Amino acid sequence: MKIKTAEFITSAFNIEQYPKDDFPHIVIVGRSNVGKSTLINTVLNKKNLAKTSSKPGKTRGINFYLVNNSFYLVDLPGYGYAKVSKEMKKQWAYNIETFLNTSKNLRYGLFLIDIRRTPDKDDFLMIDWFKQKELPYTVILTKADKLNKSEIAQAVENICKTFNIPQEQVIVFSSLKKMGVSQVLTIFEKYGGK
Ligand SMILES: Nc1nc2c(ncn2[C@@H]2O[C@H](COP(=O)(O)OP(=O)(O)OP(=O)(O)O)[C@@H](O)[C@H]2O)c(=O)[nH]1
Ligand SMILES: [Mg+2]
Repeated sequence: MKIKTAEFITSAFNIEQYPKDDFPHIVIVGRSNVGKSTLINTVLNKKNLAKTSSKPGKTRGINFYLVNNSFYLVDLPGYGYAKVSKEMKKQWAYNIETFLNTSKNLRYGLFLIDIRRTPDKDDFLMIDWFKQKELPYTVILTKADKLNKSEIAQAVENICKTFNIPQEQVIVFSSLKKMGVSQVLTIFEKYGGK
């Protein structure tokens, strides 16, 4: 898919604030700081569309980006960020779950994991959710520029074993090196409406 237009529509903190039209939703999930907002900017080729930060916890609301006037890319707040209060964590989890459980237009999930990390309990909760809802998804291993070729191959093998998924369901991604961009665009093509 060629990106013609990409615009920030809204940041939602409750259901009433979600867009009310029927465009499909492709959601981006993953731990805080894994590179969700950066991936959006890279794939849509817009430098500062999604706000990024070296400090975890940057994205708080659920951000909707309308792409090519045909689908929403939905940037969820990252989970697993330790340095926030219990109350805040609850609120975060609630916001994420509410979206995932109420969006009628959810078509696809991009599930991001830092290529250098082993998945933890929250990641497993996330993947179990995808499986249980039978939502098609791809695991995207981010920050691949941090590893060499053989380390990347090993990481892909490990993640496939850990989640019991085939290699075709994994994309090796780097915003820095623009790796994996065309594969993500292929997903948009297939699940992004028109
Ligand atoms: N080396 C490298 N760094 C990256 C890459 N993608 C993101 N980063 C860095 O990782 C940090 C976090 O990126 P964000 O895109 O803000 O992460 P996020 O997942 O949106 O974080 P939250 O909004 O807190 O959930 C930033 O310092 C980015 O520059 C990548 O492909 N390679
Ligand atoms: Mg973010």
